[in-house]
Amino acid sequence: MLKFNLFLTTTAGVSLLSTTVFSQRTIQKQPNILVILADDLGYGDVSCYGAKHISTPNIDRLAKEGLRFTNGFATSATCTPSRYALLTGIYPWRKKAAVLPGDAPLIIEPQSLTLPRMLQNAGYTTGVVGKWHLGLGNGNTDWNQKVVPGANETGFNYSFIQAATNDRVPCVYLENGLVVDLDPKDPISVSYKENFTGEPTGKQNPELLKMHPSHGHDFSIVNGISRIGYMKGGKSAHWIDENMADTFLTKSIGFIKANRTKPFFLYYALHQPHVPRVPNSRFVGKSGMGPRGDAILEADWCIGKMLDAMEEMGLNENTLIIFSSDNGPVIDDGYKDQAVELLGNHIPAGPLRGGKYSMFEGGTRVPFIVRWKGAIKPGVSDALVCQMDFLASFSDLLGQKIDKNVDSKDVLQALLGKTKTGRSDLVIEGMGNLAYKQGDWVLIPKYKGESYMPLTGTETGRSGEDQLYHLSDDLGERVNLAGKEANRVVKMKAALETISGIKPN
Ligand code: NG6
Ligand code: CA
Repeated sequence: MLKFNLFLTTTAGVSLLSTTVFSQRTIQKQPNILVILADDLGYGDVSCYGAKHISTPNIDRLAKEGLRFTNGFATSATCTPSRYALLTGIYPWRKKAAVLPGDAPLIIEPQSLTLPRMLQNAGYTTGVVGKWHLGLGNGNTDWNQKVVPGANETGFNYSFIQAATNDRVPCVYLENGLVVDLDPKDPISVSYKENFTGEPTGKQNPELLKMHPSHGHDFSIVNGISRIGYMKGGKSAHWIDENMADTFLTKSIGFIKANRTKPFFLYYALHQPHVPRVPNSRFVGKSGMGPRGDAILEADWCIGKMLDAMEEMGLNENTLIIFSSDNGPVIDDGYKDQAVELLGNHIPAGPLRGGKYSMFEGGTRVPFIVRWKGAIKPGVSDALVCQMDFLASFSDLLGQKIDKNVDSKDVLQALLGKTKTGRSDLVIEGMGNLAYKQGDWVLIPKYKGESYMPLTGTETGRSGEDQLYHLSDDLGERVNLAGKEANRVVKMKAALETISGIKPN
């Protein structure tokens, strides 16, 4: 049952009523949970984390009214693994989760006790709106039929999603497994191997493009933008990038409206500022930083609209809202959108080294804000917390049992601001390589491979030398202490091996 006296007093006050009413009231006092997850938004991309050249008033409002974590993490520096951990409570590299193509099968075990399923067990109605990128179906998906298993089979009562990302086909929305607005006379075909005869591509027909690729992304063209992968048909179902934010926002608010009288969980997975960055015309030119900055302003606006809608519905007090990002920032991630040219003095990763794809902190340390009005005292916390911990933490809050073998740790008291002690350690992952954080220290064992991503220019963190950084003196990871602290390196490697089962080099 709930762990808060504030709720128990409410129920005690109705002790004369029947048990049914008692338990119903108890359930109604379970907080709604709203997780808002941005895509590729960096630690330094929002003003409440220090951005000076862009203003995000709505995210700042969440931070002002909630607890802002300075040491909040995704497990991984790319999307699929990071989201896998958030939803399953399991380190993604245990399942070799990596960035998926748009036709990949579902990588979450449909029967497993995911975060949404645990919440369903606790009486919640659960929904996901936005980016999915965890695979759908069993392979060889026919997009003209109901696609199962999908989000609904992992514990969501409702889903309105992109199959993968906004840069991958199929460029359509799926609602509860069915492609939205599909005309059966114009069926969809998808391939990640070869083009369909006669279909234009970004590579062969650049004259058809309104946004050009800088690397990759030169396959099928949808809405004047070439993507990754080939797709044919389904024209009436194609999304319009410019309307995507409004579509996801409307669906999210719709889900909340429909379920507001009982506890709900919504995973609102924003698509911004992932490439292709195509904000609505209302935001074009507003940041002075080109589409990347404009997309961040659009995401911030969506959050403001969501908060307004919650307030109007009287849901502010009893909703726990988390805002975070799935991985760190990247500037040129494959389209010529002037992100590099117009960046100016803005630093997307803030004080951190690296970004998306990186084992350095910029890859996984992300904005991380928890607001629960009346229950969480506003402030700042430096407790080490990870999105993977939502499963164990909320199961504690709601008195639900979960598998003891998950990697998710119960950091509920830290999330609620009752303690500054979070996790003692965390394994982080960049492009399949593991680094290990323990207290103030981070170890990046030596790895073969590029130290920079050849296409995006981001530092991967790979080096022929072990790297050890002491973050409280050196947040930017500039002074390698591996030589001076050889014993610590040995001990941390041993601990990493114990957790991961993988022997570091
Ligand atoms: C990369 C894509 C990049 C982005 C990323 C996944 C190319 C050249 N680059 O392979 O644009 O889609 O995958 O991003 O195709 S994530 O945020 O979903 O992990
Ligand atoms: Ca991402």
